[in-house]
Amino acid sequence: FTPDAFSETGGGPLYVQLHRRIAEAIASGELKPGDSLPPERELAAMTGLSRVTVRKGVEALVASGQLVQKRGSGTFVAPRVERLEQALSLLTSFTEDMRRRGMQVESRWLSRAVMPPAPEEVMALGLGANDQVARLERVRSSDGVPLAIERASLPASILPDPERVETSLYAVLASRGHRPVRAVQRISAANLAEKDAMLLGVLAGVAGLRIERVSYLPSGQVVEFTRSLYRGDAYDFAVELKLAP
Ligand code: 16G
Repeated sequence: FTPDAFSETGGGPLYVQLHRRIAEAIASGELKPGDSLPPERELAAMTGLSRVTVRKGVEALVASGQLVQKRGSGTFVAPRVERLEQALSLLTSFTEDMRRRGMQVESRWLSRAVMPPAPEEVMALGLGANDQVARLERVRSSDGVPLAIERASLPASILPDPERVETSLYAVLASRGHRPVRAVQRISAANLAEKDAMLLGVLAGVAGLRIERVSYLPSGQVVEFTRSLYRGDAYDFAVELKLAP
């Protein structure tokens, strides 16, 4: 990023030249996913460009998803997202799915507590008047890439200690004989609101998938009511269809 890389007389507007230079550095691997970019002031000094020009160039790369800005910590090269194909006909957990792919699982907890249920939780879980709900909210990531926000609600009678769930909810349920064996899942389209988009490291307004899962124990009792937001740029959901009778 030396000053002589940018020319007033050819190559288009200076911010476009900077955009191109950074995009090339990402494409060639000179800048790798997760690398941080020097602060605006430093970048301006390195390139001899004005701070306004640097800001415009960086903003354009953020808009196209090649850079991500994290409030308070700077600008980074965005993780490369490879689309994942997810079978819809199997009742698996996020951890199981990722391990099967040989990928690392990380969860960032947003909350994990027992509390009085909201009306939709009472209905979905079939709770009684004084029943409490265990609520687990987390951002699920794989190999450092945030993929989904999951908000799971369970009867507190089944999970009185949500803080015990470290990695896999289903593993904790299985160890207690409460592994769900059947689930109904609904998928709909959603544009990600600013707050959710930030948690997922994408631009506000991009396409997401809202997934609602209600899971059952062999007895027919509802064990889980989970509302998730999955990144639309990261998932392909696939299901095998059979000829209708
Ligand atoms: C999946 C399920 C979610 C379940 C979670 C458990 C969808 C849309 N969601 O992500 O309902 O709570 O797995 O994962 O498929 P865990 O065992 O890794 O915590």
